[in-house]
Amino acid sequence: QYRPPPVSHTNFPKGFLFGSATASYQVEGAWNDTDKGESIWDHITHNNPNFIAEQQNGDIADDSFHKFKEDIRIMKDIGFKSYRFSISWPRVLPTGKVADGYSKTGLNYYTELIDELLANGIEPLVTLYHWDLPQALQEERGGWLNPNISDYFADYADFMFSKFAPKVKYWITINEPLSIVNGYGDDARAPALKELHGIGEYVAGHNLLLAHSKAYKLYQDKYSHNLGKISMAFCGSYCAPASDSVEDIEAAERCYQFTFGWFIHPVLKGDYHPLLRSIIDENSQWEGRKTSRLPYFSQQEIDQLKGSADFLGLNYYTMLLAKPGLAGLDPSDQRDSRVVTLWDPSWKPTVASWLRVAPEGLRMLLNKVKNDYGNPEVLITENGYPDDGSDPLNDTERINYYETHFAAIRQAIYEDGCNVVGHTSWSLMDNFEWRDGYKAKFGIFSVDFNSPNRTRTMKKSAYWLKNYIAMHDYL
Ligand code: PNW
Repeated sequence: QYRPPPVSHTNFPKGFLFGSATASYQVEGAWNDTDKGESIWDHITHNNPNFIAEQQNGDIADDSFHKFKEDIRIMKDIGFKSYRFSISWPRVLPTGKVADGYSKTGLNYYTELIDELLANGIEPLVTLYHWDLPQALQEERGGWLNPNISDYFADYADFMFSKFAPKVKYWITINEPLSIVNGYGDDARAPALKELHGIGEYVAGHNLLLAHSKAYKLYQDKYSHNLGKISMAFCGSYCAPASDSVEDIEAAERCYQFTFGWFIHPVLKGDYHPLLRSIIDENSQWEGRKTSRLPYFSQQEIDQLKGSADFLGLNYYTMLLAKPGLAGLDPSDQRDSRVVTLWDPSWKPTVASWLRVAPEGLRMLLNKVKNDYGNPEVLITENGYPDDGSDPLNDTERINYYETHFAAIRQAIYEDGCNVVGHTSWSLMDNFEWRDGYKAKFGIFSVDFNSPNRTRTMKKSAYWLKNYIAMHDYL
């Protein structure tokens, strides 16, 4: 049974990078400012409004495009040492391609944002892709399904490195490949190509991995004298076995390999984990296909992928219990995994159906990556709690969430020897929560979406974090 350490202790390693996180489409707004290109999220929210709760969209969102200086003021006031944000690809490259020219206003926005962060002593953690693909690239042979897309992404990454490598020390190429592929075999995200299930998610995932490895190599070849570190941000719900039985223990391992492992394993080891390879190959054969639904890497691609991360970015929200069984569309990654999941009744539900409060899973995940991959450096790139904002500033459940998750991280560091260097809370402020629109709120600042000013107000959790970080700085 999990017992958190005394909550009064805020001991983290010196220099621990406390911060907060957002993403371009979720906070920026200014969706058509000057020459910005359309993204797949602009496109789907405008053309299929029912895709989003209450027919909402990110046209204005938190208006961070105009209010970034205020955002930096409030994060500085909390005491955050870092800010994780993402660059909107179509804001900088309207068609997605460097050859077609870049937007001066778009580039200028990120230059000012980064300079303002540095001037305030806040480390920029820059994500190059947090789901807002240029619509033009989606229309050209299916976005992440296009065999050319990894080169377009590498060109884009090269362009951004050429502008910001001297200023940015932490880069995330791609946020949550596992979530992105949900748009290419399911309708959980744009472009919502559910009909491709069983194939589309693996092809998109394959191209995401190639895109990442090309960007990584480019940095090593041309920009490594800047001493920056690069990773992806990986995600999943951490899976523990539903019982001590061998079957359940094996199911939990499959669950891990079909979520976090799908992408972490190739990035560190060069190729898909043998479990994925053998299961998907066998299923494909059994279905009478000539080729596996999971594409193969060439030897050259394997060599390039292997070791293409200087640290691991991990997004952790929740956990699941796993046992053998069939779920999901037939075929699909979930079905291939032969795992069904359940919740421990002691985990408190939240307004998000997929998220229950289970801090012990974070400690287990940190131990899993420590043991499986030789204790890599880990940055927790997302972690947070949603509510419905009915008592907007009095968010004691969010405080409890951070308190228990910080405790789990400290146990992982001090009792288990895990190498965790930072944590960015999702999110600095309430924002456009994808298909849930503005209904699910993750911010430590509330935002008044009825006011043209999009007024930001500190919640109780922001006060709590401010004290927590101040105490840590003092110790
Ligand atoms: C993240 N899971 O997605 C995204 O990176 C954010 O943009 C988003 O706002 C945030 O979570 C809150 O939803 C996730 O199943 C999707 O474990 C799914 C999972 C985790 C994170």
